[in-house]
Amino acid sequence: MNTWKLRGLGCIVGLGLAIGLAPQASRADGIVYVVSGGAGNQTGNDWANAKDLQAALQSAASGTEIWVKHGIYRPTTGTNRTASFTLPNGIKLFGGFAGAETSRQERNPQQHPSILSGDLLGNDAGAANQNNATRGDNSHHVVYCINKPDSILIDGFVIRGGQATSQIFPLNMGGGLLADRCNLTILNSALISNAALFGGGILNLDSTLTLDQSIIAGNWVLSTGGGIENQQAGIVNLRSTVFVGNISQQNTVSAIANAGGTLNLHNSIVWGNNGIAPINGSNNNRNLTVSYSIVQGGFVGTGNSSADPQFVDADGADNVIGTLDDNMQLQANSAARNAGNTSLLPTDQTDLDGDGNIAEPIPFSIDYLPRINEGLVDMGPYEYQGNEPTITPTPSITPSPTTTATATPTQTPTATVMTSETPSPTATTGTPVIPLTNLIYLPAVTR
Ligand SMILES: [Ca+2]
Ligand SMILES: [Ca+2]
Ligand SMILES: [Ca+2]
Ligand SMILES: [Ca+2]
Repeated sequence: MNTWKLRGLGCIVGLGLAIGLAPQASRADGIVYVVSGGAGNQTGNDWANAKDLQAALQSAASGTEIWVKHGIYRPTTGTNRTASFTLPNGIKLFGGFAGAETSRQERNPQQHPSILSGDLLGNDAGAANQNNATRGDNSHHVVYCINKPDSILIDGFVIRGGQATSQIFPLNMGGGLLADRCNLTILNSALISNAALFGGGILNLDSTLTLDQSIIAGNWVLSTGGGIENQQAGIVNLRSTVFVGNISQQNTVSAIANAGGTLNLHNSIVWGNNGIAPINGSNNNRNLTVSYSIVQGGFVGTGNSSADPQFVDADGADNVIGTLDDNMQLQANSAARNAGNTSLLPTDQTDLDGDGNIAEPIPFSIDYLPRINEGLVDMGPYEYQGNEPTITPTPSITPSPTTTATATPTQTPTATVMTSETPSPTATTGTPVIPLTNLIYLPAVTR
């Protein structure tokens, strides 16, 4: 596909570059506090005197930790669509605060979402796509990172409403995030309802990107990579993440496109995306590794499955994928339950449990519940918290004396279900065979 390489067009447009602004001293704890629009004297030294987010980013030295209260943050109060949240070198950005916390462990991003929104006029309605008139005012990229070698962290945010549908490079790629020569980690976040000609949610260009325990849903792309596209020498590691309801308008690669570089996907779920293939890579998927993941239609690799992950309600009460009411938690009979690989969990680099140990496996899921239940980790960002036995569907054949058709409470759920379930042709619970072409997007929900 000749659309893989776009970089040569050059003409990198400077977006909101923080030039000439010397880093400002903040109080001894080194934390900069942020609320929408700022508060008090806007020094950023505490919640009562918080900065606005753009002001905090434009003055942050490498190593700065920024705490962001819940609320909606837009790159500009004006109408300049090239405005983005441009990331400075080496910062750590934490969202999900109610606005009174004194420790990071007190926050909960799902209860108190910090939303980075490209919707400058606040009028977005309906699904993301190129022709949605309510998106015509939106920023091209919500978050933009260019040429920042020091490690940057984004933890606990919703990123939505990017509209990189211009014909001009790079305003045609990376609606939620454009990462160009950066080193970026995103944790416990959601990139939802963004649009672009290439890389609807994320375009990773010559960057090292780690995306852990996150949600990539309802993003739209004209061509390839509705959820994420990796280009050039980019290195992408995706773990415990869901890709749901991402759309390729041209019906090609809807969720994950590895156009260059290296991409790894582990302990994740790719479901309900359209197109010829939800995942694809250049050179016959060379440098594309998928393991312990559910991929609709199947994908080669250790521990992979094509069985329905059985989300609780993937598109939520509003029946629109990519909004805040989406629920990608797992039902009891989800094939993702206990089917992940614990050794592939991220480390607790932000010390979510506050025990001082950042080398241990991450202790909590995206909703701050125990990451491992029943002794085995689940695929995706959520962990099923119940403990009832998984019911093996009863075959329509009469069990032979050497087989048992129903689950016993003492069995190990995952291994037994994954290996013993062999539905007969007449079984009603088998995974439907899904053609790889002309998939019509149907969220995997039970209403
Ligand atoms: Ca809008
Ligand atoms: Ca929804
Ligand atoms: Ca820890
Ligand atoms: Ca589990």
